[in-house]
Amino acid sequence: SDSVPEEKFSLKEVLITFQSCLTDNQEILTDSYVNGWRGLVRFMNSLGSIFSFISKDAVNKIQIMVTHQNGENGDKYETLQSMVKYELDNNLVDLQRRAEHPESGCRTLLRLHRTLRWLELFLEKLRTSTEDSKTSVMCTDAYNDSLAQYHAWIIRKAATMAFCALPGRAAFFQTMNVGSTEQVVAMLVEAIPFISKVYEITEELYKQHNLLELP
Ligand code: 1PX
Repeated sequence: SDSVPEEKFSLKEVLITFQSCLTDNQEILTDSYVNGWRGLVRFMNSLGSIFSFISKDAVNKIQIMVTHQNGENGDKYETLQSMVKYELDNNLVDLQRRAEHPESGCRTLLRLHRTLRWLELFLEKLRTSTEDSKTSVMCTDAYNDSLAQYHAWIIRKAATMAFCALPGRAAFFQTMNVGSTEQVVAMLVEAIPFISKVYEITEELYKQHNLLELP
């Protein structure tokens, strides 16, 4: 109820959400995927308002996916695989330039998918980091090796500036609320393979249908 104080949440629960995305036959559940992003955005918001331009775009994309899921054809959005099939079969995806379907599930999810690659790289750097590693550098390196290529320079500039405001490693780990550094590392060892798996399956799905460059 409203009177229950909000529990301090742990990033562990969030990262574990990506484990629950995977069905037994290697499909990805849209609902869990979107929920994972919701939790990540919540975590990012706790880092300060300098990230709010990023969180605004993320929330917008989450909302687009939720609208698809709650729409009259919501059942077609149960998995990423069924979404791709449904939107392609019914010509609901703009393939050349954004026109009639500027908010297709396929193009919207592709933006999150590209960001998931950044997350995978960043988490991997955090996992192998040492006491004197800088979160801002790890975050920027991960960004430059993944998402940056899809962003206009003004976005890259703003993102890189925001990364400089990240708390140092110790404070960052504390915000994650997972426990000691050893526990953080153990959590990452557990969670990263699922994130990688979800990324790989989505990448393969999009590649098969030639969707990796959707405008
Ligand atoms: C332990 C680490 C946990 C960190 C969790 C951080 C969660 C971050 C969630 C960010 C989601 C951002 C989605 C961005 C999608 C995107 O690429 N959008 C662009 C293209 O969209 P369009 O519709 O125009 O084709 C759009 O231009 C984006 C604008 C906003 C800036 C995006 C910068 C993305 C940086 C991602 C890294 C977040 C770093 C948070 C620091 C912890």
